[in-house]
Amino acid sequence: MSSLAVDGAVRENFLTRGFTRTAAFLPPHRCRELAAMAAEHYARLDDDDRAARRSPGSLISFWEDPRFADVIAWTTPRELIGNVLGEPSFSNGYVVSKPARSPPTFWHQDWWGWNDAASYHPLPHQVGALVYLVDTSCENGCLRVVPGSHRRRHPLHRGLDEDQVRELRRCQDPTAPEHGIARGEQDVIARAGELILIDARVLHAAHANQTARARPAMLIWYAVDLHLWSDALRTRLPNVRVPSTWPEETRARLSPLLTGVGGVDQRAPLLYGLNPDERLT
Ligand SMILES: O=C(O)CCC(=O)C(=O)O
Repeated sequence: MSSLAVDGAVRENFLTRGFTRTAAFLPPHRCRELAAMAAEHYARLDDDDRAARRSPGSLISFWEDPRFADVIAWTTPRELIGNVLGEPSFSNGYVVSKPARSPPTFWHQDWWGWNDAASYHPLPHQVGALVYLVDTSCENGCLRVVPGSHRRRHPLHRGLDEDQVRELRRCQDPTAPEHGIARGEQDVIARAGELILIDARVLHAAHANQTARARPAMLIWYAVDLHLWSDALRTRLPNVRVPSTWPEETRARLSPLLTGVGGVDQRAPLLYGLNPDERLT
């Protein structure tokens, strides 16, 4: 990882484009193990869960299964973010499995604090480490990004409310612009295990999975430099805790990594602006 520490290009790329590929990888045997766990969890979802997230695929929290503990504790994304951006704190993580023959993931951004003035500054608050567990392609649902859209207004910044976002997740109206081609979009074709960093503010999507195999991925979110966050944002973060049902040894190992994260006793942050306002130009 030390070569990444001095690679200013990773930081520059991330800050200007809102995402960057890195030279870091999850080893192939871990990709296989985690892909099998992703399949196991997806198989347990009922039809309602699947329908509610038809467009993006599953959103299975790591807290569902103590076997995800090693991903929560994984040092590589922490070191990488620490070296190129600022001090990371784990905030939450998910398995995002796009099932076989599923529609595109709709265009969206994942930042929840647009009411705060600091959301319009270059440095991110929330950074995701995206790891695809199989090689991706345009056929099996690779990532798509609009570079720079974390700092510049785009026609897809439409000011959606939560109900509209729920409809997009269900792919209720496949003709909605969020399910289409975005101006300036780029494909990000990844190798299995490759670690991609993404600013929560950047517009992103994924192609349809037209193949007969699922396309599993993990999305691990970190808050960056929490000590610099405004009180308005920090107090809206979830107060992340290791489930009391997890083995004692695992709780002891993970708990120190979660200190100081939050605010509210719920799983997700309290919304403080779902959409950028006129300060995004
Ligand atoms: O499935 C992907 O490729 C991207 C995941 C994603 O956009 C999300 O869950 O926010």
